[in-house]
Amino acid sequence: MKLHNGTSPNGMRVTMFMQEKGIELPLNDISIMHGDTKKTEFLARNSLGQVPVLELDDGRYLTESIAICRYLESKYPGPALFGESAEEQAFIEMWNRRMELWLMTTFGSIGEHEIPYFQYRVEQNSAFAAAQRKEAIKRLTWLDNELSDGRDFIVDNQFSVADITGAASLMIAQFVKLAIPDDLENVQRWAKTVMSRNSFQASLPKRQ
Ligand SMILES: N[C@@H](CCC(=O)N[C@@H](CS)C(=O)NCC(=O)O)C(=O)O
Repeated sequence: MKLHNGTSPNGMRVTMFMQEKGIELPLNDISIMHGDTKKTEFLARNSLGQVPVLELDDGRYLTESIAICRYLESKYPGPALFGESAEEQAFIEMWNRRMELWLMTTFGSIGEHEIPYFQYRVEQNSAFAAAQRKEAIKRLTWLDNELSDGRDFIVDNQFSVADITGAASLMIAQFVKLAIPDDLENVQRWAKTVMSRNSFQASLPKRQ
């Protein structure tokens, strides 16, 4: 197997997942900022021109960060980051989707609509970006309420892929300078726990 990956929130999800499991794979370092994802050679691996991409031993290319993480979980089961029992798996799935669809997408759209570099991706709309900033605070407030039972992680007291998706959302928040309000103490507590993990620190961008 070989990982084609670059500095980015979705790339970080796979890097952090691998770090948590102690998986090491040969890496083809892709620079989004230098346009590597739009080169013909890369588009042959992923026609959407996005990282991460996992090259399998049979020569096929697996894309989508969560599909890659699931594949790696099957190959390297411990520690189980998608859960073990039916209930664990179901709640981790539920929360991973919430973290992706409810937080990561909103935070990401702030960057897409505010940062001039992303003009090639979307027709930028500053009013939409401003609305998404307000929405992001509402969604963090919702998460704060959810975490008010004092649990350490997104699903009970078990670190899971839902925390990894949350961590990638925090990385975007830092990138777009979206501060977590001080009074959201439960989100602050969770963010501190997740950001202090070695896997988070080791997956932070080394260059832009
Ligand atoms: N749904 C995909 C999204 C992948 C994605 O959006 N990748 C971004 C980085 S976070 C990318 O490679 N963008 C390249 C570009 O825009 O040129 C996944 O989860 O892997």
